[in-house]
Amino acid sequence: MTPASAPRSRKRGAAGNVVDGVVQGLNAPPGTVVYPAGYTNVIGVSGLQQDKSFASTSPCVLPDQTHPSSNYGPHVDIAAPFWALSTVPGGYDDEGGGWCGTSMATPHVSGAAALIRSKNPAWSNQQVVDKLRNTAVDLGAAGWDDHFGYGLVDAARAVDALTASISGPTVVYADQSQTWNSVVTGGVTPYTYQWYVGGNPAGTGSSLTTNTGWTNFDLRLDVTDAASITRSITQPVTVRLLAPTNCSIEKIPPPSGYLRVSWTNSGQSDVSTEVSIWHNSTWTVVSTQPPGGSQYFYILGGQTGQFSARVRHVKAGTTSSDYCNTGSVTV
Ligand SMILES: [Ca+2]
Repeated sequence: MTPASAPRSRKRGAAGNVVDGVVQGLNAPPGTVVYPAGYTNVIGVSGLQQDKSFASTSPCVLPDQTHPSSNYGPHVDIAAPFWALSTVPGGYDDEGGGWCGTSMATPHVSGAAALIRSKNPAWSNQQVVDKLRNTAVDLGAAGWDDHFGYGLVDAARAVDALTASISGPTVVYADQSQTWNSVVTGGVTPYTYQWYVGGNPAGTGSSLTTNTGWTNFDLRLDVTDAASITRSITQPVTVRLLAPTNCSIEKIPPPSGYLRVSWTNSGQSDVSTEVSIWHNSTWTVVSTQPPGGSQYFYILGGQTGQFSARVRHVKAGTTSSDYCNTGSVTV
């Protein structure tokens, strides 16, 4: 039989008729079209490692000490996990580390095809195949390629299941107004939303605008669709202080013998300012100025050489700001 050629537009695989795209490291050199995966009415499945890279190797070890790998070629339509871990205590068939192969990858696609068929019982086999392809997550070279086919099978997208995520920053500044948005697909509209900040109800809109407060918190979004399916997402948010600005260091000429370190406060309320001096290649915290302070006089006490300074805002119970670094002066 003449090998099929890409793109695989003629594929018509019936649901449940997905088979291996690989002869497991035996007989078929990489890139060789293998059958039945190469037939036009069969969906060819290649294998992926856990990091979604192509399974050119795998964690499993064959009796000859080689590692099983996935084949590739124009017969590949879609990709799926290559390494299956057993849920049987101690592992199945003494294979405690699981099994590797497209025998493990293919059932993921068979299952997704069955879900599509279940949701759309009147669909033709071509419609099922098209849905698998169109909802696969593209990997490798853009579009179809001979390693990943149309990409990683995505059963949730294939059946338009409810998905939800949060769009917005994971690191914010303290005591600021900040907005996060929900990103919701699939399921049955309309959706309802419930946001939580640090476990406390905080809003019921599709987006949340709130004050960031002063401490790290967990932002949680529960989305429920009209079929009472709920997705819950929790995103940790780190809260940082705004840094002081316009910091500088200058010599106060003798006989005073001081360095004056000055800065502009961030405007956040009740933040102290930690001042450090760099001298002899060492940073030393020399003072923490109370809220509202904007300068500090460092007593030289006869020291000479090069000095510079850095200042940052600090507040009990929250993360310090970035440093504002001054230039340097030589005494
Ligand atoms: Ca691709």
